[in-house]
Amino acid sequence: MKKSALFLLSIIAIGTIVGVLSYFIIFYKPSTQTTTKYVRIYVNSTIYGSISTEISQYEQDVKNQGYLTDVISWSNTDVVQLKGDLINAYNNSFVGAVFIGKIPYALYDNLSISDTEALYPCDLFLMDLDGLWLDLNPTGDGIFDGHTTGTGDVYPEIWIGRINPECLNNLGFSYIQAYKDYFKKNHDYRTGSLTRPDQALLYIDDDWANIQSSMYNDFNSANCFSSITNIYNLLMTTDIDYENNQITNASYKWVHLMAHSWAYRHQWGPGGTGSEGYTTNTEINSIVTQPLFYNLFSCYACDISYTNNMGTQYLFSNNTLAVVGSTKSGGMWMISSFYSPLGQGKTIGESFRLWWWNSLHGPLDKVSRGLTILGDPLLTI
Ligand SMILES: [Ca+2]
Ligand SMILES: [Ca+2]
Repeated sequence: MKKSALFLLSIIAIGTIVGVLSYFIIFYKPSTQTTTKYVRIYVNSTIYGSISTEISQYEQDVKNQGYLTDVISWSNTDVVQLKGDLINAYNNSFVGAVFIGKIPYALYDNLSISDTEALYPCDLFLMDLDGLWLDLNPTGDGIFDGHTTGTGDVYPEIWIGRINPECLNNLGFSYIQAYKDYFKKNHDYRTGSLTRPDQALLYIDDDWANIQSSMYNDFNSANCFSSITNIYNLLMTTDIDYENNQITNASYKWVHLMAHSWAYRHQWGPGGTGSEGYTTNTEINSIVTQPLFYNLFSCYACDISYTNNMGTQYLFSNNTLAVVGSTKSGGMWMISSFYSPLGQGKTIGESFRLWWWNSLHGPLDKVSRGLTILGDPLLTI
């Protein structure tokens, strides 16, 4: 072969190689294995027929969020059977479950860790699918009193959230209407016709006023809201101010409250004696509340075993979409571990699930163990 022909062939060969390489560099995208996330929506079978239109709309809204869904008409009252159903469904795409209507919950007894507190509903039982939950003292009475790593870990694999007005008896209208109203505001929020400014209220009553700056800094560091109003003045934080000036204020999307409580009322003032007034469940029921979300650092406020508990009362008051709070004494510490993922666009449920993995106040801290979500855990802010 002549040298010139060889040269020409070399040029063609090099050109071909460069061309193929360029194609790969410009057009080739490595295949990514994206698993579509999967959500189970459990609806109590006795109400399903009456709210099927609302459930269909809700399921479509969740699909529009990008999830695969199943709606399950549920009638079993045994929480262990319910957990078995969650475990059966569990795989790496199953992220959480929404419970609509009366769906069973576990009761937990802290006696084994020398805490004399009464039994409390423990939704961590339904979120931790691979830890070991023990029913001893006495064995088999259906009340759990031990929680260890087992063959997995004590942390939650999935999130859950409850939408159930049936622990209220003071609404003044039917439960079916309460469900319909809830799903209407939920759809309105998802479609942009129910909105609030990107602002939060941090409202701290007397006994935590001395740590207000660290609470504010932890909240603010999460970059979740464009502004946070921090109210902690000892004499300003009262039932009158909270009811008349704060939860009636439509400039707040989210309220983070630190106030002493029982399941049926907040008790304002030092020591939680009520010396600065009470905000009761019936007041929350009658006030036209304006914020859309609440995180209640308020003992027992979300005790779903209590008729007319504060958390459920907030949830079915006017525009409220979700409430985070505790079924027992305690509440959420390390709040940036919750608000940071929320600020990154994650759902309330996933932000809550991730919060449990924080370094100080996880599943083994009795202060944390009553935490739960009332409302739709699939909402984002
Ligand atoms: Ca686990
Ligand atoms: Ca006060």
